Amino acid sequence: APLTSLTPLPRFPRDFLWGVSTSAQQIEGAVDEDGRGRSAWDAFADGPGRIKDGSDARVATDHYHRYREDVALLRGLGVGAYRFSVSWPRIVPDGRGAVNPAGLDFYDRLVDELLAAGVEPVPTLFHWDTPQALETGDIGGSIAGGGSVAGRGSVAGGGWLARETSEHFAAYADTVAARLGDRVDRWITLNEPAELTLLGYGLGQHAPGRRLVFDALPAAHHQLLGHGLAVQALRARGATNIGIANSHGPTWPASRTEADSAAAALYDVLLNRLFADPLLLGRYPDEELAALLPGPVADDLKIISQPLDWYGINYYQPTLVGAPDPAAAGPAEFGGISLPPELPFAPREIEDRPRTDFGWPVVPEALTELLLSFRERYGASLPPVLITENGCAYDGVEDPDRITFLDAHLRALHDALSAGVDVRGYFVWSLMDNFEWAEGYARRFGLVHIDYRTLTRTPKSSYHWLRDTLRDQARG
Ligand code: GBH
Repeated sequence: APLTSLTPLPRFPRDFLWGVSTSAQQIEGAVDEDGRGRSAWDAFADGPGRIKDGSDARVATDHYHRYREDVALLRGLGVGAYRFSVSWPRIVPDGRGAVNPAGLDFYDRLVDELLAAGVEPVPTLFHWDTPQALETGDIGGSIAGGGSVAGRGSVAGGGWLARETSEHFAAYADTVAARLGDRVDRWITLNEPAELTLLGYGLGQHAPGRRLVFDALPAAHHQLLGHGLAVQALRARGATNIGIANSHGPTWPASRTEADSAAAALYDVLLNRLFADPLLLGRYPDEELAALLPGPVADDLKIISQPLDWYGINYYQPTLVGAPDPAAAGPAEFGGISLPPELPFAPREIEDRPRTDFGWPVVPEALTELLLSFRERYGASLPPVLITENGCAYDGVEDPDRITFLDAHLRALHDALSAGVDVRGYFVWSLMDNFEWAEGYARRFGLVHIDYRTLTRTPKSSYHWLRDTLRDQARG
């Protein structure tokens, strides 16, 4: 019923970029093939109890072998662009040093296949699959067990806690640009450093499974530095169309009390401003937090804040945040993650909203709010924006709820355009169902359904809806 009652979407600009997104660890599989090194997610998934359905990403959607079929699906969908990620351990198996030519060959074939299909390749250089060889620290406490919280500044460990990882990342970026730069125009350095810092190093829900709480902050700084060094490497190879994909959402205070407002403001700093301010304004949003960061931070900020050609935003939902409730019984928990007691804020459930199968509230107008607040906060320092991810988890090949979700978010996006925010494109997460990190295969974000037994791809109703929508838009 909702299908036929939808009024046509408002018209987007002629040159608006329509795309879909995926990431290497979530779709490729073939983790031991053609010289690929191990990733932090391979190691993490091996541990007991870390992935909800007990799965791992060894096969995933087998995209590594089926990429031709997947590119045909992209062509059928009619998108202008495909955002995928390059697997760092496929290119540099140990994270540093020797390059694996067979890894580069795969992306070479993929890029050629995309270009032949008339789809622009938009690689992300890093989407959370750190080479495990760089994670020299222990892989940390289990989710249940928690982990030790080392004293400030005394955190040992590798991965993004180590400054050298930024340099290794830039060297890898250079290697990829040298091979693909003749055919790739648009580059994305990192995906969501905020989530990797929070979930991977802060709360231990994601690889590498460390639960360092605020001692995870160096991982944020080193990712930002790695971004800046990679931008330099890409520019040296002639790149003129570089962005980053950051996770952002409005933070709503649970009430107007001072305590709730302060808690929400801190959450906003950690999720949004800690990443956007250094990139766009060349400074950290909070002196106290900046003081916890290692290295010559002032010099690093010059590298981090080099001008970007565009700014990517992954939007899923707003967060309602209040002060922790001292009277609460038992440890705080949110979205299935047990929260360390020392956190000075507490996310709350947003009531009275439809929810996706993941339990996330559906709040399309918060996308408009987010874009307006970015324009307000960053003004002329905000380059053109691309929505590099937006999507939802629903089961089924018939997925009217996904259509309703995407339709509502596109209207909200159009409202931001009408209000003058310079948004140039929109990418749906995701082309196909895939390995949803700690949730395993239980959450399905795809426009294309994957049967994980046969690996058969079946376009869902949302795929057909998006195809028709893009045709309508092109007719304009
Ligand atoms: C993205 O992260 C990732 O880039 C992508 O790889 C992933 O598959 C996709 O999203 C879907 O998860 O419990 O209501 O507060 C998204 C980051 C962080 C967004 C957690 C939603 C919490 C929802 N997400 N956030 S809620």
